[in-house]
Amino acid sequence: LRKPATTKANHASQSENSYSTKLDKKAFKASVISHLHSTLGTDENKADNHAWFKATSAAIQELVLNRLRTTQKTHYMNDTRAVHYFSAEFLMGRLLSNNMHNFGLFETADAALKELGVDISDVLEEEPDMALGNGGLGRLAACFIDSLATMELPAIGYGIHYENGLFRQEIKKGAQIERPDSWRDYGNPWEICRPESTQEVPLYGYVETKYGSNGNIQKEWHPGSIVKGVPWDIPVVGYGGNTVNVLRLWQSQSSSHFNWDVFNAGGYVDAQRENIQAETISKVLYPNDETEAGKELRLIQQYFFSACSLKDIIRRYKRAHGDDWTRFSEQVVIQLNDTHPAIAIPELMRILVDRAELDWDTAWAISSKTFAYTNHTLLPEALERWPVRMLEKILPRHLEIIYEINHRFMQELEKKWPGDNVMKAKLSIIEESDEKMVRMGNLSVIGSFKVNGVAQIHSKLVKENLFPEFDQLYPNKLTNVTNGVTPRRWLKACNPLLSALITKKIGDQWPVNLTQLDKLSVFADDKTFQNQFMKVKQKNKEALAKEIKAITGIAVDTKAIFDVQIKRLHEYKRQHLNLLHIMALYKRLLKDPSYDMHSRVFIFGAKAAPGYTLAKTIIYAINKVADKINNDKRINNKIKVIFLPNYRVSLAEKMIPAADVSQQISTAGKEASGTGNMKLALNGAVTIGTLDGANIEIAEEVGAENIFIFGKTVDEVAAINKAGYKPYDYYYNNSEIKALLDWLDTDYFTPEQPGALSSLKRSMLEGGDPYLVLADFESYSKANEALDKAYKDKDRWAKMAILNTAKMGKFTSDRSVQEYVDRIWKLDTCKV
Ligand code: F58
Repeated sequence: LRKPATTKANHASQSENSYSTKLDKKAFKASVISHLHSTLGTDENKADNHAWFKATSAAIQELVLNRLRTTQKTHYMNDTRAVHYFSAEFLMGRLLSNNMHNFGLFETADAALKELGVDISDVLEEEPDMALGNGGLGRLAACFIDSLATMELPAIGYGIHYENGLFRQEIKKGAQIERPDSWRDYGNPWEICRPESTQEVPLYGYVETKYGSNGNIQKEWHPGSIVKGVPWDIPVVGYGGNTVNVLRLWQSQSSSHFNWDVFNAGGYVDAQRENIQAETISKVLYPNDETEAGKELRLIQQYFFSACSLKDIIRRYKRAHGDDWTRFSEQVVIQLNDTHPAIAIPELMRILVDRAELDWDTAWAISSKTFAYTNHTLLPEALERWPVRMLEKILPRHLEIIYEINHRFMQELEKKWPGDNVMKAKLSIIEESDEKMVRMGNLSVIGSFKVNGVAQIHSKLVKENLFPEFDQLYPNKLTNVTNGVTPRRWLKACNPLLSALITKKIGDQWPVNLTQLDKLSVFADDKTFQNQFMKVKQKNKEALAKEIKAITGIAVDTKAIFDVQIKRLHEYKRQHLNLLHIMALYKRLLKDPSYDMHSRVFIFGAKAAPGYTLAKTIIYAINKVADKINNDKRINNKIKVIFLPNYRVSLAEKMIPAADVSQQISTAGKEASGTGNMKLALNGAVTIGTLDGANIEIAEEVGAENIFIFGKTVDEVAAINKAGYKPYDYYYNNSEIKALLDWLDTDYFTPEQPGALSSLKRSMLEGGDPYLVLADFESYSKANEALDKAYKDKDRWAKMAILNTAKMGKFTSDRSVQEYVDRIWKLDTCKV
C-alpha cells in the first residue's frame, strides 16, 4: 500500500511553500496577544506571569503543531522504518525555552515579550518541570528523542502519562519530606489528547485452550478486567525546527463498557471502585532508583504502556501493510530502555501466535528481529525479577508464553552444551528459588537482537560479569553505545553567555556538530580567551549565588570554588565520601586556622528514594553538617555547604553553568555511565572522579592533566572484595578517618538529636562499607588537595576549564543516536 512516488514529491514541495517556522518580532507579539485574548480569555493588563507563559507557549505550540502535521504526513507518505523508544520514564523538564531555541525563536520571543513589558525569565519560571522520571535513565530518554528529532530520524517515544511525577522534595529541619508533584494542575500547554487512538488493555483472567481457524490448537486469554489507555502526545521539536516527532504517553482509564454489566445490575458503587483501580495505573511514578520494588502495580504499569504502545504500532503498520506480517521487523524496531518494557516481548508473541495465528517459529523470527535492549545497571538489587505467581495472576497467557520461550531456549542450550545443567540454570528465564521468579534481564537478552551497555567499562562488565554465558552463546549480540547528552539543552539553552562566547569564536554549528568545540582548544592558553571564559563562569556563579540566597537564605562567596555534586542519592554514588571530606577540611581548619585551602562552596542536589533510610540519613547528615559549618565563625567562611532542595532538571540547568568542580565519585564498577558528568564538563567544570562509567572516556578525551582521578579501579575493587574487605583496618590505621567517623557518633552536629548520624558511621564499619568509602578516602583527599592547588593557579585552571568544554564533542547524544542508528536501528533520515 505504498503511495506512488509522485505523490511523495508533490507533497514535499507543497509543504515547503505552505509553511515556515520563522516569525518576526511583530508577528510573534501579535500571536502572543491573540492567545492571551482568545485562548486564555484575559488581556495585557490583567495577565500575570502564568498567563504570559500560557500565551507564549500557545504561540509556539501553533508552530509546533504545524510542523508536527507535516512531519507525520511525510513519514507516512514515505512509509519509513522508525524506532520506537519504549521507556517507563521520560524526564523532560521544561519545554518552552527548549522549543523556542530549537525553532530559533528565543531571541525573537525575548525581544517581543520585552516590548510587552514582560521579562522572559519570569515567564519561563512559570513552567512546571515534566518530572516523569527518576534520574539518568529517564533523562537519557529525553536527550535521545531530542537528538532523533534534530537528526530528522523517524522516531516515537512511548511511555506513561503519570499524573504525579517524581515527588517534590522539601527539607524540614534537615530531613527530606516527600510531597506529591502535580505537574498538570494548571493544564499543560504542550500535550494533545488523542482519544481516537485509545487502546484497551486486558488484565487478569484465565487462558482457554481450543481449536483455531486452521484446526490447530489455539490459546485464548479471557481477561478478568480491561482498562483503557488514552494517549497524550507531546511534540518533540528537533533543533532547526524541521522534524517534530512525538512522545506518546498513555493514561489509564476505566473501560466503561466492560463495567457496564455491574453498573446495570445496580452495582453503582462497585462500578465506581473499578474506575478508581483502573485510573490508579498511571497515577504515580515509582520513586525508586536502582532498587526493584517488585510491586504488583508496577508490573501492571509496565504491561499497560507496553501493550498500548504495541497495539498502536501494529495499528499503524496494518494501515500500510494489512495482514502481511513479513515486513514488520523491517518497518519497526523497538528499543527497550532497560527491562521495564520487556513484557512487550511475550505480548508481541501473543499477538502474533494467538491473534494473527502465525506459527511459533515465524512469530519468533519476527519478534526477535524487532526488539533491542539497553542495560543501565549491574547492581543486583536493580535487576528486575517478577514472582511467577504474580505473572500468573495478572498476565496468565504471558507466563505461558515465557515458559514456551524458555523451553525452546533450553533446547538450544542443550544442543550447544549437552548436559550442562549449571549453564541452563544460570541462563534460564525462570529462577528456581524458593519463590520461582521470572528474570526480565534474561528474557530481554534472549528476545532481542542487540543488547547494549551505556559506557565502555559498563558494557565490558555486562559481557564479563553479568551475561558472560550469553556472550559466548551469541557472540555479536552484546555491544556498547556510550551515553550522551543534548548540547541544545545542556549548553545552548542553559548557558547563554558561554554559548554566545563559543559561537563568536568558532561559529554556530557546534549545537549540531559538537566535535567542533575542539576548535576552542587552540585558545586554551590565550589569555584574552581565558579571561572571557572565566568571566562567563563568574557571571554564572553570581547568578547561582543569587538563587542560593533566594532558596536557602545563605550568602556564598562567588570567588570561592563552586563544587557541585548533583545526582540521586545512593550509597554507591558516595555523597557520604564527599561529606566525610568536607568534615575533614572543617576539622583541619578548626585545628589550624591557617590551614591552606582556597575557599570552597560545596553544593549538593539529591533526592533519596522515600523508603531508602540510609540515603535519607545522608541527606540529613549533609544538612546538619552544613548548619554547623555555615554558622561557625572560626573558619572564616572558608567552607560553605549548600543543599538545594528539590533537585530537578530545571534546577540542574541553573547549577551546571556555575560549577567549577564536578564530583563524580562512585565506587568503580557501580555507575553504569553517568550523564551529569558530561553536562558539567561541557560547561567547563573540572571533574574529580573515579575510573568509573563514562568518567573513563571523559578522562581519555580531556587528558589526565585536566581531570582529577582518584580511587580504586574496577580491578582493585574486585581484588579487595575477593580478599575480604576490612573497613576497620582503615578506621584504626588512619587517625583522621577514625576521628571523622567518631565525630558522627557524637551530638556535635545534631545537638537536639544525639545519635542521629550514628547509623551512617555504622554502615561504614559494622555494615562492611559496601561501597569502599574508607578504602578510597585518602586517595580522594589527596586528589582534592591537588585540585585546590590547581585552582589557585588561575591560568592553569582557566586552561583546564576551557579544555573540558573543548573536548566534550564525543558526548553529544547525537553521536550516541548515530551509533544506535548505524549498528542497531538501521534507520534512514527522512527530510521533512
Ligand atoms: C542510570 N540508571 C545509571 N536508573 O545509573 C547511570 O549510570 C546511567 O548514566 C543512566 O542510567 C543512563 O544510562 C537509572 O537512572 C533508574 O533510574 C531506574 C528507574 C526505575 C527503577 C530502576 C532504576
